[in-house]
Amino acid sequence: MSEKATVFLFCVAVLVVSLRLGYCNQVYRAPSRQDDLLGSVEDVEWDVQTIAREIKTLQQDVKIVKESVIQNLPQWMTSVNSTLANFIKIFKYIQIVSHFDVVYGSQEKMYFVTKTEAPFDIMVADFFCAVFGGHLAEIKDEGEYKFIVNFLKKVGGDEFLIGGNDINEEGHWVYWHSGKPVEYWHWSNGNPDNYKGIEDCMAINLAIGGFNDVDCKINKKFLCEN
Ligand SMILES: [Ca+2]
Ligand SMILES: [Ca+2]
Repeated sequence: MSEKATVFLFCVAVLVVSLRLGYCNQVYRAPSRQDDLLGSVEDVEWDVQTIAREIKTLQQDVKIVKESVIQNLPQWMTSVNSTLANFIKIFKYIQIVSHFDVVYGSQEKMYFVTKTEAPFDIMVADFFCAVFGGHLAEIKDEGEYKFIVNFLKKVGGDEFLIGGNDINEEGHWVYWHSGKPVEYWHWSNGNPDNYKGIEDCMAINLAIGGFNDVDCKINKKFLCEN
């Protein structure tokens, strides 16, 4: 082989090796700054997708809470308004009824009757009795009835409301506080007559001598016991 041919072959070999090295360098190149940035972008994309899923879950929770509030709000408002109305009634009673006439019965039992006549509301009146540790009176027997009548005669007045009522069922008399049926009766002549169809509360009437069914909305004193 001539010297020129040898040099030519050597140059071709160098060129081939150079080209091969360039190819390998392209395939197995070390991680570049561009690769790092691509990795960071993928991480951020994953985080964004996770946050998007959590936001969707939160939106569903908010929707459930919102529907619950809308569904229950009228009931809550009715309850709040009812409670508020009752407290207003009680405060009116407190303004009207400043104090009671009181007597002690047997076994440290106390009866107390309002000094002032006030618009009667059986629920509010019973609550008012409860504020002072009692409830609307419930008369169990003849002895208790006579004791109370004697007390009321000293207090003065004609008619005093107690806890008996037939509000829920006409003619079915029960006591408001205990819910027990009235078992001792002392109706006055001609009563109960449910006059005008609106007499559902029970009073002791001293003038006609006995129980009288009366309108639950009349202005009268009421009798509590503890
Ligand atoms: Ca009645
Ligand atoms: Ca009557």
